[in-house]
Amino acid sequence: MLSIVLFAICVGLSSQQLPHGHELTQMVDYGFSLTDTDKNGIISLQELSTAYSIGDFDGDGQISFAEYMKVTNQTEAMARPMFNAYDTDGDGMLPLDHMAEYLHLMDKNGDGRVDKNEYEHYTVKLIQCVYSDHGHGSHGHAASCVTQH
Ligand SMILES: [Ca+2]
Ligand SMILES: [Ca+2]
Ligand SMILES: [Ca+2]
Repeated sequence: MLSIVLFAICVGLSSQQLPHGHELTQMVDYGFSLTDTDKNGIISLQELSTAYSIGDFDGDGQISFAEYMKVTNQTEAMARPMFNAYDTDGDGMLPLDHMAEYLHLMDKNGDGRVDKNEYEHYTVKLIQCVYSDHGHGSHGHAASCVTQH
């Protein structure tokens, strides 16, 4: 699983066409800058939680698929594969208290902080992995996507 840092990114994924190469990297960088609210080049757990909680419109501590679609402004076809990648237990909800777990997945060198390189590496790989089957209901979970190599 990962983060709704992706919320910011997914806004750019609203078309059926998945960006590639430089365009994808730019989109990911934009997501990073939106999440890194104090602009110190590091995404902290608090910043991640804040970014994530934006999508919890009804304040129940979880992101439902409807909330996810609303905050990412995506079509169901585009939103579903990524949502499913995060929803590892398949209950249709993404709980806010999983932030530390998401952060840990991105923190490649294990220093407890996520810098831009780590974020970029993880997110680009995740997007490519989740959408690699062209959105036909990918069942690749975010965690397995990024631990394959
Ligand atoms: Ca920061
Ligand atoms: Ca909610
Ligand atoms: Ca790190």
